[in-house]
Amino acid sequence: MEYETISVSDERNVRTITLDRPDDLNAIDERVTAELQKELQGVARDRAVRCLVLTGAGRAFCAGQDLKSASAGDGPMDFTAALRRRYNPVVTALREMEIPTIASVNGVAAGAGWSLALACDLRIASTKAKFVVAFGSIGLVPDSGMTLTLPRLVGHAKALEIAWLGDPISAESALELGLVNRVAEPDQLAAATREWAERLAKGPTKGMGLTKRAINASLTNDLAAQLEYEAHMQGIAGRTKDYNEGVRAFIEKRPAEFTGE
Ligand code: LHQ
Repeated sequence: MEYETISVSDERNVRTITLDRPDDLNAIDERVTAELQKELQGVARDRAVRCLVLTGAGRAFCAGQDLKSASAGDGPMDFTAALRRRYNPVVTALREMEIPTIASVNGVAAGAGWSLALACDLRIASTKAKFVVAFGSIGLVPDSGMTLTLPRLVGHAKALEIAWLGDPISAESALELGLVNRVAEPDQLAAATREWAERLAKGPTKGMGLTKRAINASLTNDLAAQLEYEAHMQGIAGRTKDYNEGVRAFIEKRPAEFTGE
């Protein structure tokens, strides 16, 4: 697939999507959201893809909405419509995709760029990464899922502190706060990301996807509903080939070879 603003590569069942507008710090314009939507739909349908990595070209991960593009800044813009049409489908696709997703945060992540990283399941950051909420300083509300994802990771009061005061957060602080899972030196980021991505891509993909579904469902379920949902998910997981392989490998005292089925 030919894209203008993102690039895509595949290696060992890991698809990497690179936001590719480095001169504008990978800011998100109409084309970026359209291309991300298209690509994420393809990923969700492609059984060969068992882990997704999202990263940025050049020195930034993503500076959020392109403030210079025709759709922002000048003239009234219907933000509600823009979010519904452009950003929300991207966030929903990342959150609901039943494979692990990793944001490999190579540099600054600001505004909706940070939201995209938060919409991924795991985050690995370069020591050069910096997280900037950005919305507050231009009078906006954090969007693209950030008001859900951020407080879940750091707690209610810390999320409000971050949103209101807007101080940039370093990779080290992000690790302490639980905003990222792992930090790597800039020249080690790709290798650290690949290590986790390949491990995840060799896992029991269906069971991992069902686990993601169950943990997502816990955002709205009470205990009774969640127990029932787990029972339902386990019923499906127990019928996978990977479950049979996992048990056989345990009994035969050998590493399991999961196929994702
Ligand atoms: C940029 C951008 C940018 C264009 C840097 N656009 N060019 C969605 C839609 C609907 C409703 C509204 O909300 C949203 C979601 C959002 O994301 S709103 C938030 C939008 N993002 C921001 O407000 C962040 C703006 N950028 C910054 O604060 C800084 O640039 C950061 C902290 C990202 C990086 O700072 P520095 O490393 O010091 O770089 P810089 O500021 O010098 O930027 C380098 C270049 O990139 C520069 O261009 P130039 O031609 O002067 O070299 C910037 O203009 C350009 N750039 N962000 N969002």
